Amino acid sequence: MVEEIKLCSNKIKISQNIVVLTGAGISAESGIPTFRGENGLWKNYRAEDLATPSAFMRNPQLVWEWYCWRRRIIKKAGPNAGHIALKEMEEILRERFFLITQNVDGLHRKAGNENVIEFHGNIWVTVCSQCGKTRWDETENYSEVPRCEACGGFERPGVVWFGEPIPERVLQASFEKARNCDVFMVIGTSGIVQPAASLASIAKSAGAFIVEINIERTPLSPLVDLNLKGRAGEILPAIVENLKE
Ligand code: BJW
Ligand code: ZN
Repeated sequence: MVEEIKLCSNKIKISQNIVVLTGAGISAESGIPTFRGENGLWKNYRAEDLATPSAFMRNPQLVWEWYCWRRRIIKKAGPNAGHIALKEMEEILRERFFLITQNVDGLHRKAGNENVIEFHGNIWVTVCSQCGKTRWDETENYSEVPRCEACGGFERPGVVWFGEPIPERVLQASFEKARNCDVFMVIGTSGIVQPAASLASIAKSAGAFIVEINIERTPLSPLVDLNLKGRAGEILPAIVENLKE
């Protein structure tokens, strides 16, 4: 493992552009439940009941309850060693480093990363389902579905649900980054949700060296050049240590 981590660090050292894609696994060590797998959020809740536009239309109250519950967990959580290592990586590599996260918890920005795309939105943003007006919102309990100040429409969490498109600018910027990097790291994601997962294949087709950090194998594992099996909060700090040498 030490040798593999060295290899990864060396690839990063000589790279011109590195892109990192993170998923729920990187926040697991902050105490935020992942979606799938052991203790995954969807063992108790069915995705199709909660993370879809039709679920919201059917029962906005229930969907808000779920998001408020998650807001409370996220509010209490802070960045862990994995987040902090990625912040240090950005400090070292500056504009050669770019982060795309599927997480809505905002922990990468909290850790200090600036070159970040929040691919699936942010849980602290609330958006009007009618007129699209957005606002920053730290409410952790709604007894009623919140209404838009401007038009009175129902407000919803500012995240991307199943069946919804990724905002065009976000998608294009992410594809562009993936096409133009020479190292692509995929960290703590099950790699099954599209189009996020396809970013790894895009980078691979463009010739990038692909690294995966995960405690398990995923559908992306066969395409990666280097598998680092283990916790992001342990492996990432070790990679960054080598970068400092
Ligand atoms: C650790 C660890 C540690 C644990 N260290 N690792 C092709 C085929 C079939 C379906 C589709 C398709 N293309 C598109 C679709 C539909 C759908 C989709 O992908 N479905 C799949 C399930 C098959 N995709 C969509 O609907 C997307 N939109 C779309 O395609 O639009 C098209 C369109 C165009 C034009 C008009 C209209 C439509 C949108 C997808 C949105 C996903 N949204 C969610 C919810 C976000 C808000 C919220 O948080 O509530 O995003 S779903 C959920 O999954 C969330 C996550 O970001 C996303 C990915 O999950 P992630 O991060 O990978 O987490 P887990 O839990 O799955 O995995 C954790 C991993 O960590 C595991 O591997 C662990 O082993 C690992 N781990 N501890 C390292 N310490
Ligand atoms: Zn409105």
